[in-house]
Amino acid sequence: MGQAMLDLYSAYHQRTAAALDRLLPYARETGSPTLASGLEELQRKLLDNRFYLVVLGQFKRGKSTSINSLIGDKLLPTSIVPLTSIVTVLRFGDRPQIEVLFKDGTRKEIDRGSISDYVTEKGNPKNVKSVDHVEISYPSEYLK
Ligand SMILES: Nc1nc2c(ncn2[C@@H]2O[C@H](COP(=O)(O)OP(=O)(O)OP(=O)(O)O)[C@@H](O)[C@H]2O)c(=O)[nH]1
Ligand SMILES: [Mg+2]
Repeated sequence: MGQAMLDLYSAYHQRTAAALDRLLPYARETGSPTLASGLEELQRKLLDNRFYLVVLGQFKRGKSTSINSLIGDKLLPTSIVPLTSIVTVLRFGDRPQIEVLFKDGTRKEIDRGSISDYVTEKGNPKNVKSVDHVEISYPSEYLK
């Protein structure tokens, strides 16, 4: 990111944090648990200081191929048939680690060769494996 983008991000970050600080006591007082917990989650995300980049689009537009190109490794499965059907979250980590998080709250570490068994229509048709999402840590400068 360029410096101007970082400055803009930092300014919005501070303004949003200040707005949440003012809103939270009001949400708690008025007794709306969903609003208060929603705002608390927003605040947690903000304090994490992660920059989320969401890649979405129609089937087969080259999303996975583009992400692989950015991280410099053919990590995500790509194909000519509709492929990725499960949300996949990538973040920086010192070593590659891939975890499947299931809808019942359990998680399982898998190796890179097994990613397609969980995130693709072929390996996991109509999400019969009840996967909520897949989290990948990967030592890429881009993700850092
Ligand atoms: N010619 C050409 N083909 C590309 C390009 N980018 C991706 N492809 C091919 O297009 C096909 C689909 O690419 P994917 O990266 O799997 O697309 P996707 O958007 O992740 O697809 P889904 O996960 O199914 O939604 C693959 O066969 C890629 O090799 C490109 O820039 N040019
Ligand atoms: Mg894909």
